[in-house]
Amino acid sequence: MNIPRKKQQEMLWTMILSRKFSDSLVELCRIEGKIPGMMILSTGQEAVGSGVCAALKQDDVIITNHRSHHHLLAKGADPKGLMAEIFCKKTGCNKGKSGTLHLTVPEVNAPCTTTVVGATLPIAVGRAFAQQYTQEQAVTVCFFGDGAADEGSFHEALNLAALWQLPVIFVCENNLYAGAQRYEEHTRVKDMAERARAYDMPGIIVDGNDAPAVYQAALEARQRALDGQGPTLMECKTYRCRGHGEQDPQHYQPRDEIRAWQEKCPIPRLSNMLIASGIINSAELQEMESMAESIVQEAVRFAEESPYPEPREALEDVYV
Ligand SMILES: Cc1ncc(C[n+]2csc(CCOP(=O)(O)OP(=O)(O)O)c2C)c(N)n1
Repeated sequence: MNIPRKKQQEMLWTMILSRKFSDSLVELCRIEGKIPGMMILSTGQEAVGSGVCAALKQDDVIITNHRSHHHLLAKGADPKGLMAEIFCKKTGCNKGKSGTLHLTVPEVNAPCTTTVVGATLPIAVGRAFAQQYTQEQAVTVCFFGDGAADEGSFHEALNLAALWQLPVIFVCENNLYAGAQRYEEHTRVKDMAERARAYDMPGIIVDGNDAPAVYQAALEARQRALDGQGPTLMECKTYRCRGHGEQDPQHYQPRDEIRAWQEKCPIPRLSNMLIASGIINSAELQEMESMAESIVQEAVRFAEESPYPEPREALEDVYV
């Protein structure tokens, strides 16, 4: 794989930033109890967001789900706006109306985050239809979990996207669990990517903890989409290292399974590779880590100091 050095550094950077962002949220909601609502994190899955988004251009669109933080940060969302939104503050990217679960960032072409499992798929198909109709040179990426791939909307969306050869990349983030249900308990299909054959589109299995491999697969899928060759289903095999949400004690995830996947963590995996190939050195790695740490701390300070919205603002920006 001949990936530009800058791209490799970019992927490492967005993974480190996402991890620091998640780690600070663990402290804030679990230990300090400062954040309202459910906290759903992507710890261990960062290579999917970073690899896919590194293959995209600004005009490309992402439609994401409840586990969205790493996708949004990798697409370039401002950590301050995200953090303030997670605190439900007026300065948040959605003026405090979304909280952590429906974060949307139109400036980076992330116009819709939905926690309705499976709903990202038909929405992405609609957005990709608009891209095709208006001849935009851009694609839509749809992120969803393995659980979502068992919803009816998955099949309808893939069928229509293939029929109309839409510029959409379906990214199934197979983290082995859907809530407390293990993969084998909700489907007999060994690989979700197999399902692509039923709709006559490429189905690709990628090591979802290998950011460069994810990048390469997304780059190729993007090119196919722009060349008018339609959609691709990418199944990124990864692992949810924390519970479904921070309230979840993970009793159903075997400890040795968690440990084994922690050893395959995508961040040291890429940083070791970049150091071995001379693309970065250990001082630069440390610098990236401390820069990410201070960006996240600054975001937390900004969020904590920001005001809550006024009650009358609840009905502003409501269209229907
Ligand atoms: C239509 C619908 N059904 C159920 C839920 C409750 N729910 C929220 S997340 C989740 C599990 C989703 O699993 P998966 O799609 O694999 O994504 P992951 O959480 O693993 O990232 C469920 C069942 C929901 N939000 N929407």
